[in-house]
Amino acid sequence: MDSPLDKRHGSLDRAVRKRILILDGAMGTMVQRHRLEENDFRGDVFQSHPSPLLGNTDLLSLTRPNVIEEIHRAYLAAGADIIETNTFTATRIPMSDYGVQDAVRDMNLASAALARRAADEFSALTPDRPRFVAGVLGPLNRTASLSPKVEDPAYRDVTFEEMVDAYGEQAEALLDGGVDLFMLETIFDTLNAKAALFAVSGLLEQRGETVPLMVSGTITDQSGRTLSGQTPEAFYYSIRHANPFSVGFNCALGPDLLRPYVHALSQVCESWVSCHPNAGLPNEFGEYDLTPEAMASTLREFAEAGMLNLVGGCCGTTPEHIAALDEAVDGATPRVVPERSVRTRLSGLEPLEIGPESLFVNVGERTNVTGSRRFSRLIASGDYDTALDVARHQVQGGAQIVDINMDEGLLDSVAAMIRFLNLVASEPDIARVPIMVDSSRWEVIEAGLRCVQGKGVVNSISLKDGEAQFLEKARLVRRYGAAVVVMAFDEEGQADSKARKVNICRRSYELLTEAGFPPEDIIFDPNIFAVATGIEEHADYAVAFIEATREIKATLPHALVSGGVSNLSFSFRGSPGVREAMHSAFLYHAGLAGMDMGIVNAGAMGVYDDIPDELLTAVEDVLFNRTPDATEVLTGLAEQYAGSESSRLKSDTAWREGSVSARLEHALVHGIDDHIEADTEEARLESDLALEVIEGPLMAGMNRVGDLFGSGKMFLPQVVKSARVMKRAVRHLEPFLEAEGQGAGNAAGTILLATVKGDVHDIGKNIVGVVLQCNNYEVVDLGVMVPAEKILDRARAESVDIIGLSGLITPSLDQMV
Ligand code: THG
Repeated sequence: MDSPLDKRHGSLDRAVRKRILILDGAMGTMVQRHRLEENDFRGDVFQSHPSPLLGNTDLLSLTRPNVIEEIHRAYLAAGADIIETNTFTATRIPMSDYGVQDAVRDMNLASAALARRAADEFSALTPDRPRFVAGVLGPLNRTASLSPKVEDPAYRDVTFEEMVDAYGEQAEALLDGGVDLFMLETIFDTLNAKAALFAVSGLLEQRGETVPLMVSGTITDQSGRTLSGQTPEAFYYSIRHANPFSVGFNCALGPDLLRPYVHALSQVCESWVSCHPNAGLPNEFGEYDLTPEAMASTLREFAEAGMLNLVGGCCGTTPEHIAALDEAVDGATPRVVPERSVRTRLSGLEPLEIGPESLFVNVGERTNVTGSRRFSRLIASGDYDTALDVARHQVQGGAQIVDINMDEGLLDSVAAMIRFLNLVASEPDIARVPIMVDSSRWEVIEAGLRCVQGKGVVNSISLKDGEAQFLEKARLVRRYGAAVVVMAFDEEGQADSKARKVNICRRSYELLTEAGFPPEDIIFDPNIFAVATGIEEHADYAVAFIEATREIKATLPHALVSGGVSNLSFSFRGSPGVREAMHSAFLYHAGLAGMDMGIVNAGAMGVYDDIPDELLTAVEDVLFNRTPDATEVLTGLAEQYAGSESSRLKSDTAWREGSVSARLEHALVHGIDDHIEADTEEARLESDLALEVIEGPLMAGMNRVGDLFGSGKMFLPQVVKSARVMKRAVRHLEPFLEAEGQGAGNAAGTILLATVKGDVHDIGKNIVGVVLQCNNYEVVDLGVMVPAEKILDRARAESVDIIGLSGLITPSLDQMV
């Protein structure tokens, strides 16, 4: 009955409950000690490979297997409970940059087998301490949430589907090769991670297996955010659907700087928590200074603080570090998983928790081509910049989630959804909140889910096409890691009476929860329909919704209730005053009945107590169908209140009062480009030369951005946004610079960028390139796998001012030196 794999999962589970488990340390640091050369990497298999392979450490599992196996043994001898396969970059995407993509399956099979053999050997020696093999899924050398192109923030150089294929291939080979668990590590972009999780869930479903999964992110600057901008909690909520064995952080700037993030995670995480940091950062000689003793004593403190269940090392760590760690945490009490109440937990760049004690959650409705003529025109004409402002204004106006709908006959809805969501991902002040992907077409929803790194909401699914389709979609929603709006529709059509609404929601709830869907991720929409339409049958629609809500909240635990509030008042188009009053009164009563959230015109919501008595009475007569002539009375009032639109959208304009340099600085720091041309022009007119505007207020603004980033008060997507605003200012000045003889040849400086020989990782380099170019630097980008001589030749030929080099930390160190 129990396979050997099941037995090992059982003993892993017992072990992690008893003590803090020890992970191994770096592979790269140990490989470096062997001073391998091109020929070692080639072995027999790749003798005649046309391009260099030096530095492609994962190939060594095929070409110098003894080196890798010895390293595994050294870590096992040092006390590692779990060793990691030599497969950090063994996926099709990075490997195709070396031209060895067809070896990916063999690399993973071989790596898994080597680790398996070493682990089994040690398990036999220490039967009381069984050893385990984690199949490593690395982060890839592309990032799904950021654009590498200066001019096009919607561009992506990898798609979700490509990542799913690549990770699926790797995970399958690792399993076939005999790993006990998976470790998805060094996650800098949660969308990459979600693709890996999607691939793994698909694979395991297909094989009918369960395999524990460790998930480990990385935080590489002082902002306390991932590279793609998420806080630790938001990161956790985005991957929680995978039911990970553990969640943690690794790599980064060393253990002490990781502490606050591991702490934040350990407070919220319902899985085990892991941490395997670098031995600090390498010095200028390519050596790591953090000693085994120093690292062990810092991590011992983590353990004593109750933050750890698994601990190990990343770049720069050695068997000596692991032995010191093993000794340091020996006897320490493992972290206890906190008891957390069941809540709906969503995320954008930041977390959003919705539960009984939270206030009503506003979902912004305006980014909807069928719900806003203006938004529709902007999308149809391709003015996505202004369309983004619509989203931004919703968030500024109080939307805690943004609903996005591109369902329009004449539109390529899939393309529009992808483009808009990719752009939203480049706008930290919008991407901060979770996304609700709204479409009646499943392919549009799926396209949207492939673009959001946070935990968003699918809007919507229902029983209208029967149970099979409903459950199939729900299963996919879960694999993509979203919550879901379930409409009160069934095979018979939409529910309008209280009884039908409640019955369909209950049936949906039972089907979903029996299939393992978490109840807190179900958001019921019992249909808000227009009232006061003059049609008798519509008169009870509002009461039916409110009463259905009360019953759903009382009988279907943890599920939420939402609705499209503006639908209610369609009869009063043209009377915004009456519409607002209807929405406010409706939300007041539905809120008392338990409605948790609603799709609303955020920022244009009235306050119940501010509704004039006469209007309120007429509105409530309509909502509760209290008097036979309620509609007539309200219609009569509508004329009176026709013009009184009280747009409550406040936007913060105080900053516009400041001096021009203060305004420029504000625009740069906050990434606001609304007035950048006008302000730049004003500054130019005040200066003798256009160049002085760049060297003066613009540089001052960007220096402030630099200081804020350096001190952790801004995070990377915000910096990139600022850089794009800078770019617009500089572009405005360009014609004047030409005229002053300060044109093209007069960049702020020339900077050469390259990823060093032996490496194909260029994400950081590309981001730096975008920021520099936006700041008027000339960037000479030599690409990846660039030999030192070529870097030096070009540096001399172009008389560059600065050389910037990129690469994975450890394998690139020799080249860096
Ligand atoms: N339930 C769920 N999703 C939904 C709805 C729902 N999504 C779409 C819709 N209904 C909610 N969104 C809107 C958005 C706008 C309006 C109504 C609902 C609206 N718009 C103005 C109008 O039509 O008069 C347009 C004004 C303008 O063009 O600016 O009222 O029920 N799950």
